[in-house]
Amino acid sequence: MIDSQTPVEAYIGLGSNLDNPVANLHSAYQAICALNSVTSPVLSPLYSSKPVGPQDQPDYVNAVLRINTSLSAQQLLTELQQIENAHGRVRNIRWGARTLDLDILLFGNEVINDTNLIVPHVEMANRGFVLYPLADIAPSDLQIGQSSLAQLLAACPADGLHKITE
Ligand code: A4P
Ligand code: MG
Repeated sequence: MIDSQTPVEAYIGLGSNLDNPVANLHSAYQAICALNSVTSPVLSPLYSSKPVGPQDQPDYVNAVLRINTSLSAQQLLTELQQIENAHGRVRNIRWGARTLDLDILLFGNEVINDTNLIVPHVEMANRGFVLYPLADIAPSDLQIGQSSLAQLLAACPADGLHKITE
């Protein structure tokens, strides 16, 4: 899909804890880079993280990707869901194990409250597995709602989080 909008800087959270998570994240990264209307991708290091939510599931691998895109937020969500599905994503238990989860964290400065899309992502401010990789590729004064990334990081322990790639 190509349209004429001015490109927006967007941040995407990547997570996986089934079926070779590192390979799933690299494959998702390549699929996003291959989309029309996506340019200038920058992937954070990959982190292993303890599960948030149900504990009877494997540890996660998480990363954050920055892109420029002339897709709308809704178009980007559709593309990301197709990539999730192509990676065997099955939706069942809330916060349960998954082969691939792709969340739109930020979409420029847009605040979106659609039934199927909330941006900034509702949980991102509380999640070390989002904030620490984000800090590897974003300025510390990046605004997330009413707070800066630096303020959110200061309040968020890095418990159970380990960098596994540079
Ligand atoms: N949706 C609304 N806003 C967004 C957005 N900003 N980006 C809607 C993407 N999707 C968004 O998502 C459910 C619906 O959210 C979608 O249909 C979309 O229209 P889902 O991925 O199908 O379901 P889910 O996984 O149950 O929900 P969600 O919100 O993706 O879960 P979370 O909050 O991402 O939690 N622990 C660690 N350590 N690492 C993780 O990555 N992930 C989760 C999943 C739990 N624990 C984790 C991790
Ligand atoms: Mg999701």
